[in-house]
Amino acid sequence: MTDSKGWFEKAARVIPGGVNSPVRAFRGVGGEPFFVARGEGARLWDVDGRAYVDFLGSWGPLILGHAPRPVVEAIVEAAGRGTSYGAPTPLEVEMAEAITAAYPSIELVRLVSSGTEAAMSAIRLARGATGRSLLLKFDGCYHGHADSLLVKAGSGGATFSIPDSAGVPGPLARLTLTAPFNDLDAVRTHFREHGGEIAAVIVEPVAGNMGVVAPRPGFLEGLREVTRAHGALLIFDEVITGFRVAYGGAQQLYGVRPDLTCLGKIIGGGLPVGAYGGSRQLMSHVVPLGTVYQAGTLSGNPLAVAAGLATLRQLQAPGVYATLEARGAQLARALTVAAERAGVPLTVNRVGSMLTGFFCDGAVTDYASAKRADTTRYARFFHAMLGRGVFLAPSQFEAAFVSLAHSEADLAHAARAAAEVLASVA
Ligand code: KE4
Repeated sequence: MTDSKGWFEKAARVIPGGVNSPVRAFRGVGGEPFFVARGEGARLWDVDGRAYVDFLGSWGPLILGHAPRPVVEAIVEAAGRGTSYGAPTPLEVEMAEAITAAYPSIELVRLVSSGTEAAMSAIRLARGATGRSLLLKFDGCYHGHADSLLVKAGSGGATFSIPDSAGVPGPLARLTLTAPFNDLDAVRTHFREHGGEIAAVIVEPVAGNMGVVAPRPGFLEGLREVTRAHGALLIFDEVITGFRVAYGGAQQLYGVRPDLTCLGKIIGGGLPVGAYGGSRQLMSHVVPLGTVYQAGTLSGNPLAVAAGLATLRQLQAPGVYATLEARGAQLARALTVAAERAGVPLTVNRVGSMLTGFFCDGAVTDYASAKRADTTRYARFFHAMLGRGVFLAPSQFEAAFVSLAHSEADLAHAARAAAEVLASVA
C-alpha cells in the first residue's frame, strides 16, 4: 500500500512539484504534503489512515464540510443524466437566479469554471466597457493567475507595477497599478495621476490571500466613491467572501455595491464553478450581446451547478450565519487565549468563519504588516497542529475556515491542540 511519501514521489515524476496547485506542496511550511484518501464532515483522512479536523475546507468551498449528503445526492442524480452538454440547461438558470436574488448589484451573471476565469473576464469586461486600459489592485490580494493580476508594486515606490511571475510581459504589468490594502490615500493619488485611464479597481473586500485582513471602516465606501468620481468600475472579488461572510457576501455585510462581482468556491460546492456579474447595462457588453469575448466548454457544468445549488439551499436555512459567526469566534478566542497563556505574540484577524492567526504583535491591516509575521514559528505551529490531528492552511498568508460540519468537539479538539502547541513554540 503506497503511503503519502510514496505518492508524493510518484506525483513528482509526472506533475510539476507533485501538485496541481503550488500552495498544496507545503513550500510555505516545509515538509511534504499528505495525500488524501477521503473526507467526511469536518474530517479528512490521509492514505496513511491519519484523521484530521479540517480547517482548510479546500481553501473555502466546503462551507458544509466534506461530502454533505444533499450535495453528493445532487451530483449523483445529475451525473445519471449526463455530465456535460455544451448546451443550456435549466439548472444554470436556477443558479443564475439564485445569485441575482442574493446579490442586488448583479442583474446578469455569467458562469465560468474557476475564480481565475471570473476575475480575468471581469477585468476584460471593465476594459471593454470603459475603453480604458489601466487596472488597480492591492498588494497581497490575489485574484487568480490571469497575467494582468500577477503583478507587484514596483521597487522604490515606482508608480507602475512589475511582473510577479515569469511569463508576464513588462508592458502588460505596467498597465496594473498597485496600492496597499486599506490605504485610500494611495488610491486617490493613483486616480489624481491616472484617473481618466483607470478602467477598474479590483479588491478582495475582505482580504483572504495575505491572511485574513478586514477592510478598515470607510475603506470600501471610499473605493466606491473614488471610482464613481472618475468613471472607473469597482470590482469586488468575492470568490472567497461570496456566501461565506454573509449569504449576500461582503457587499451585504458592509453595504457597499460594486459594479462587478466575481464569485467562485462555495457556489460550486467543491466542484469547479466561477461567476462574474453586474448590471444589465455592463453585462450587455459580453458576447453574444456585446463585443467583450469570453467563453468556456464547461461553463455552467450541470454537475458543478447541481453541487452549488444544493450547497446554497443549505445556506438559506435560518441561523446558518449566526452559527458560522459563533464557531469562528470560538476558534479565534481559543487561539488568542492559548497564545496569551503561552506568551506567544499572535494577532488573530477574523470575519465570520474565515480567520488567520498572524505570529506577530500589533494590528495586521495590510500586506506590509502581515509580512511582519514569523513564518518560521507559523510553520512549526502548523506541523505541530497537524501532528495533533488539526489541518490548517499550509501558509501563514492564507485563511482558515470553519464550516457547518465543525462540532463543539472539533472546536474543543483544536483549542486543546493549540494550547499544547503554543506552549511548545513559545
Ligand atoms: P481559482 O482560479 O483558484 O478557482 O480562484 C482564484 C481566486 C480568485 N480570487 C480569490 C479571492 C481567491 O482566493 C482565489 C483562489 N484562492 C486560492 C487560495 N486562497 C486558491 C488555492 C490555490 O491556489 O490552490
